[in-house]
Amino acid sequence: MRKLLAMAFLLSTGCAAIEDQDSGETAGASQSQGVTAEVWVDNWFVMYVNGEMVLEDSVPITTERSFNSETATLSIPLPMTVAFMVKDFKENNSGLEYIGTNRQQMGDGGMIAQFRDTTTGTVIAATDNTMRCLVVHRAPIDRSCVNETNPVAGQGPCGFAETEIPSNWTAPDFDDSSWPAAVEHSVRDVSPKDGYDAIQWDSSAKLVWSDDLVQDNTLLCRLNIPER
Ligand SMILES: [Ca+2]
Ligand SMILES: [Ca+2]
Repeated sequence: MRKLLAMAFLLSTGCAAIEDQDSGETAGASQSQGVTAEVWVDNWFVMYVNGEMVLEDSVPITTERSFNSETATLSIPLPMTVAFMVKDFKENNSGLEYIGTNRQQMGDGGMIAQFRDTTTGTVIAATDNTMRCLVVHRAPIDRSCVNETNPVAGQGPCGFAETEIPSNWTAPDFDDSSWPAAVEHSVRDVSPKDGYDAIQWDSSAKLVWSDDLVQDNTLLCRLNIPER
């Protein structure tokens, strides 16, 4: 029997919807679940559900101080697998920003997300240390790079480490058991900026990243939202 795959979502701008339906089979009402996703990432993210891209940060990472939150309503049967690629801004592979200015720095990341039952508003899943995150870009390799007057990506302390992005990493059946657990960070350590306060975060939603908010720049993270 062909399986119905229906995915419709509405971005916060209310202008996009995707439908992928390949049979006339009707999904039971109990299978459908309106889920509202609220996401804040320093600086940029793209989010996949069950392997399909559903939401991309609307502010390009190249925008200075690209701090904003995104809200999207998804209509997808549970359980679902959510996968994020999150990026802290870096000017180049040195990992630095404001290169050559008196503000030359490494920059830091951080993310938080929660998923609500759209009907009741109840938070049904959120970022915390039960999710898994793989670091795929780390730079600079040594923090002393930030003190270089002419930091060159890939040289000396300004080296970088890239990990190949596994194929199929957004799929529900991808085996992430070897990935490290996400690490929870305090509001004080992340110092979340614009957009963070626009959302009322549930106490179960934690700011997460790898263990290194500064040198780890690009992460792949996965979390599962169970059946209700
Ligand atoms: Ca940043
Ligand atoms: Ca960084």
